[in-house]
Formats: sequence, C-alpha cells, structure tokens
Amino acid sequence: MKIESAKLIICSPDRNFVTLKIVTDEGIYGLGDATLNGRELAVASYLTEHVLPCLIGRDPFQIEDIWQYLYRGAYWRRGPVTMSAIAAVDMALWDIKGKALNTPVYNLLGGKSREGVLVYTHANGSDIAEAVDSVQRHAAEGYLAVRAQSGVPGVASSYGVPKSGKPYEPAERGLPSESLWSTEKYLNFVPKLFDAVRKACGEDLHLLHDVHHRLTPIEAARLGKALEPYHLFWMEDPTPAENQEAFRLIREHTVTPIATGEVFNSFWDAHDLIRNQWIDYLRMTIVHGGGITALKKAADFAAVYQVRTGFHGATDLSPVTMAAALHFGLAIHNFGIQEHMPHTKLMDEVFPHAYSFNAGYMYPGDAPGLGVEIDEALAAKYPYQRAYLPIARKLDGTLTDW
Ligand code: EZ4
Ligand code: CO
Repeated sequence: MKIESAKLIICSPDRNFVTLKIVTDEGIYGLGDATLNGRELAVASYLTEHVLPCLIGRDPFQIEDIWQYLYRGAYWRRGPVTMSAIAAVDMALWDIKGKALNTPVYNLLGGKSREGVLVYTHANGSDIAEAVDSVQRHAAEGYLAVRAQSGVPGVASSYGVPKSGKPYEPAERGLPSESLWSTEKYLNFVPKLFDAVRKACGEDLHLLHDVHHRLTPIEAARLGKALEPYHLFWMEDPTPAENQEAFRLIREHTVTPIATGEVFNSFWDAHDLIRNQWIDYLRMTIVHGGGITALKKAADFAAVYQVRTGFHGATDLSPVTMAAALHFGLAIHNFGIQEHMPHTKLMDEVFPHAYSFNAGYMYPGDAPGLGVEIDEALAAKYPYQRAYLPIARKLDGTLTDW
C-alpha cells in the first residue's frame, strides 16, 4: 500500500478545526487532527508546504519510520506547530492501519486494559451556588468525575466561566479578549468553593480543579494544602511548567495530586516532572504532543514512575483527537482519566463518530481504525474564522498567564 494523496480540511463548525486526510492507492484513507487553538493556519501551512509533499508514495504502515523522518528529518525539532503537524500524520496512519487490518486502533496498541475510559467533564458557575448546581447536574448525567470552576468575587471574568450561561468554550472569534485576575482573591475563595461542593455532593464524586498556570509555586503549595480536606482527584497546571523544577516546591508541601502538561509538545517537557515524581498525571495530548507514537513512549516512561495519563480533552481538540485518546486510554495500563468537554451538535454532525458516553465512562467503539468520519460537504459550509484564546491581566494591568 502507498500514500497517494493528502489534503487538509479546514472548517469552523462553531469553532475552528484543521483535519488531515491521507488517502492510499487502495482507497483506504485516514484522518488526523492538526488543530492548534488560535494558531490553526500555522500548522496548516507547515503541513501543506513542508510535510505533505514528503508523504506521497510512502508505505503508510511504516508509522515509526515516518514519525522519525518528520521529527529528526526536519533538523529543527519540537514546538507546538511542528509537533501538531507530526501528530496529524501519525493519527491518520494509525487510522489507516486499523482500517487495513479491520481492527480498532486499541487492538494495535496492545488491546483492552479496561472496559471503559473514565472521563471528567466541566462544571462552572458565576458564583458558588451556580457552580454547586452545575456539579450536581453533571453528576446526575452520570459523570463520576467533575471539574469545578467558579467566578471569583471581585474579579470581573474568570478562566473556565462562560459569559452568558453557555458551555465554556476556550476561543473567541475576533481579536483576543482580555480578562482580569487577582491571585489574592482567588486563593482566599477556592477552598470555600470546594467546601460547598463537597458538602452538597458527598465524598464519592471525583472533583478536579484547573488553576490554569496562574500561581507561583509557593502560592500553589498554599492552595494544594488548603484543598486537602476536599481530597481532589487533581489540581491542574498549578504553575507554569517551563521550569519543571518549580513543581518540587509544590510537591514538598502538599499531598493534593498534581496534573500538568496540556501545553507540552514533547516528552522532554515532562521528563524531569516524571522521573522526580513531581506530578501524578500527564496531560500532554495526542494532537499537540506528536501523535499516538510519541505519547505511547511518554506514557510507558511515566508508568515506571507510577505517573498516569489524564489527557487534555477540551472542545479545541477535534473528535479525531478524542477518538485517538479513547483508543489510547482503553489500551495502556497506566491510564488515569480523560477530559471530556462534549462537542456541540454541529461539531458531532461534521465528525460522525463511533465513540460514546455511558454512566461516567467513554467507549471508542469497535469500528476499524479510529472510528471517526468527516462530512466534507457539511464542513465546507463553515469556513475558517480567525479566533483567539483570551489574554489575562492583573488588576493593575500587568499581563499574566491566562
Ligand atoms: O485552556 O483548551 O483543561 N482545559 C483547559 C482548556 C484550555 C484550552 C486551550 O485551547 O485548560 O480550557
Ligand atoms: Co487545563
């Protein structure tokens, strides 16, 4: 079998997605997600101008060799644009191999290690009462794990809280919007939020919280300690992770489990965090981390240190990445949890898929390959629209981590 052609489908059904379609001379095709929220066309250009011409005529079964060709062969390594482009190719090749062998991708990764993939979803509210209500509603839908975010009194707009009662969507069309931030108000407030959520929801529901890189290590240590009575499943991205050693300080002060890595694009972003056991869950994703091939190596390394996976799964990761993550999560031994922010109805129509949710777990389905299609005619009705993630400033105007 040979790769005959490859093209990109760039569409915006409620939000932007960049999808790679690789077609073989036997008529089998594979899909890969290449979406990098807010920088979509950079990945599209990297693929179209520099990667796709190199794929034509290659054997799509040689996934490892093609991965090395695109990674080592480029000479310039890493970075979110490069690694998202490689990931798209990698996903499409696994999809092709599964279809060619008539088996779901999880079987190519070792087979099922479990029956279903535990997922968590997002609850949020403009204040504690609304946030508690939202957690309870998601628990009633069957979720066993819920991430809770709330507006902070005195802070005009907070991460993870939508403006108008809509589900939270991490991108807005037009130029970046600005939100405000106060660490002091946030640190005093979050323990009250989780005190209320625990009282209302009991001890069994898994609760998670995303700090979104906004604290210094010592502030994050204080938060982790303050949240210990509420036994969170994890505290996410407590501090920026460019300096991996920053996590040592947090770790020395609290037993609240730590998850990080949704912005990582390389195993090397996580190497020290894992080998020093400074984190408990790795959030690097299949789309931004170089594909299934790269994440399998990272997950196997993490397993040695009892670090588990907890992959990013917001709506800016397309149904193709969601499917890849579910096959992956079903197969690997050190799976922890998978984020699940449901896509809109329109997104699901553009990407019909075999995966499903039932009673707190997701299932990739038994379709060969990844089990996701793209309705190209429908996608064409929703052309790309420039969109950005917001930026955040402190109350005095200083630009800070969003
Ligand atoms: O900010 O997906 O845990 N989830 C998150 C998301 C990310 C967006 C970035 O594109 O942190 O809301
Ligand atoms: Co996050």
